[in-house]
Amino acid sequence: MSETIISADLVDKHNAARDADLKRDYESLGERLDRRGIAIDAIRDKVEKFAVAIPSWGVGTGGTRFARFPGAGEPRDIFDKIEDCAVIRQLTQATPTVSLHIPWDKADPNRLKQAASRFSLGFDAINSNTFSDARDQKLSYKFGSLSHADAATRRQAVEHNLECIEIGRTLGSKALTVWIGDGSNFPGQVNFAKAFERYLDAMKEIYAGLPGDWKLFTEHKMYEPAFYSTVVQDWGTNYIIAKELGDKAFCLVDLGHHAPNVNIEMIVSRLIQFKKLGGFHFNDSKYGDDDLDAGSIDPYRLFLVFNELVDAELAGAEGFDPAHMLDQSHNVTDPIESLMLSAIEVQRAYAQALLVDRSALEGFQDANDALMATQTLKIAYRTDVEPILAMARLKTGGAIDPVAAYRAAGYRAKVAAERPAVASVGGGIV
Ligand SMILES: [Mn+2]
Repeated sequence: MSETIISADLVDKHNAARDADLKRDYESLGERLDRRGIAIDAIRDKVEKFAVAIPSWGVGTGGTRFARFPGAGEPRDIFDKIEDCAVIRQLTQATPTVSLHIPWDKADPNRLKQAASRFSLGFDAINSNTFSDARDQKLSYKFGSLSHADAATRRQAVEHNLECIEIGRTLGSKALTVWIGDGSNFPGQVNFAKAFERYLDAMKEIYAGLPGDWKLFTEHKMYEPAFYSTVVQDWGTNYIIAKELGDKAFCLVDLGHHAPNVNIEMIVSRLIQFKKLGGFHFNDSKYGDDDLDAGSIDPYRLFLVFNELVDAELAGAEGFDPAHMLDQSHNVTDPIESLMLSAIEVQRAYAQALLVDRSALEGFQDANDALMATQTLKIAYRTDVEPILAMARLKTGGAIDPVAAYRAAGYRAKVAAERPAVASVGGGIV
């Protein structure tokens, strides 16, 4: 039996005050879905099984390059972060794993494992960091890491990634995510081809250190911290990397790492088709890599991404098993509240995509009926699936309204008293 941080009694009382209304809403939606030939319980079953990982760095308050305004009761170390993740998991029942970031979360792996297992939390992909300098690091990454012109600096970055794999092995992780900040700020600063060649050579050494049942995720990013060019700038380069490295290498899609207006759902489809979709970093953006809460700006785009994912899931696409993770920066909200709502937004997009009438859609596509094809998607998207999501939470021990339960529990005030403010808990922008 795993421990709970918020009292189970409080959650029970919270749910008892809401479950009669929820049952009515669920039955009413069930009746309407039935008319469309959809069994609501089957959708709820799938939602219950859907999981998204919490990034350890997400529970700290984020910031921008201008300033960071610390929040009350921020986690002081990885053990506090694990407790915050346990709260998110308890109330949403959607986030069974935590994704660690090394060196920010470096600690005795056995202690980490113990701390997580208290709350039945597991560990998702492990993230290496060669985009900033760790304390006491010998060589600086100011001018790059895996693609650095200096062989010793590249070696140090490779060794760091191999160490991350070792830590992850002890923790039970099954994937390494590599994102680098390498690139250039001025035309002419870097030779594109030579830098990419050095990167590929370094990645081949990391790939060789992967256990047989692991995956390697590479994450592209168009700009920032390098503002003129980045070494892994887009999904095309990322696809080349995954092809060059081998069968265990996959592309990771961070929703914020694309040029404005790029058709991300189409990239997702291409990567699925060629068996190189590794997973996601979910977030939302308005202008660039804003790292806003998932679904907060363009929930329709999130739905369209899931439309592709569900299409592949229902078609039984070979080797299709993408990892889901949030990757956001919470500058003005309580990170726990943002992460709970973001996990629910991702679930919502999944549930809506499950409602698409796929045989009707195929018929409209074959008949070149653009209007009805797009309406078929809109009908699914417009369906308010909240009763399905809330019922899934209720059935698995979560809260019908996680934010209301969290606020009623007074968790933030409690940890604010226990955790004195610290200067830094690692970056908030990744
Ligand atoms: Mn990311």
